[in-house]
Amino acid sequence: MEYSYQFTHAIVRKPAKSISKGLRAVDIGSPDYDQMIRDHKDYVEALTFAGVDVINLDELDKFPDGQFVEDTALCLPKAVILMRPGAPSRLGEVCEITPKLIDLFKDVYEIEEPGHIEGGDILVTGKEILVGRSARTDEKGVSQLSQIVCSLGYAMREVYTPPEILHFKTDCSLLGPDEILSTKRLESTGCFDGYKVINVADGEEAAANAIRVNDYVIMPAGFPKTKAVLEDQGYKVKAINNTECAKLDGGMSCLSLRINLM
Ligand code: CIR
Repeated sequence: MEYSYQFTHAIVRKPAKSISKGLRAVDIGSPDYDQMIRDHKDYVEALTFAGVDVINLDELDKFPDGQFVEDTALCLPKAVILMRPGAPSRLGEVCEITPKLIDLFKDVYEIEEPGHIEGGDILVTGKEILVGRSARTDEKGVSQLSQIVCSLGYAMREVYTPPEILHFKTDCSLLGPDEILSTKRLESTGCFDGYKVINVADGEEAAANAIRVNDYVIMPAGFPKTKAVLEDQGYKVKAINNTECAKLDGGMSCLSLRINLM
């Protein structure tokens, strides 16, 4: 899967003013809307700089978490699988994004009731698709996804999302076909055996939610030790302020659907 970090397009959705009602595990204060909009613009600029065409969708006031588009779909090079979020308030986001995905993909699959799965629990690497069951992603969702992706010729492996984190990818990112950025707590579950793993620095766990897009790694700002480690390994890094999305447990991967339409 050489396409695991090569992308031609990305879909993003402008944050809505209703973000103050967005879901969060712990309330550490309401996100500042103006700052979030500035950060979102920087994020879109970074994606553009990395060489993708960014498709901007309008904000959805009735879905406060709607900017976290990653959770609504899994985009593979030749097919899209519509997710079925485990958070009831987010289920309707899938219908909102479906018309755009149908425009882009000929082959459209979907996770059906009663399964649940959110894109944040899925990591596509160069050799397989890793899926972590979580509070949002259940056995029925994982089993439906397995049938779909296996029929498309992909290998899928179920892994473990530690209960204290929202999604599997909250704690890891793909850096190269077989290279992963991970927290130590996630790596210690053994899910990345056979991969080269770079650990985020102690105390910088939130740096693990990054995205490799073509030649760049886009990561949250404020994690200098991890940034230096990545740069030492030869990665070109762009750091984007993520303080406001972090209040809603969101990060770099959640904010876009990366797509390869080549
Ligand atoms: C939620 O709890 O669903 C949102 N506040 C954050 C979603 C983050 N998405 C992701 O990690 N893929």
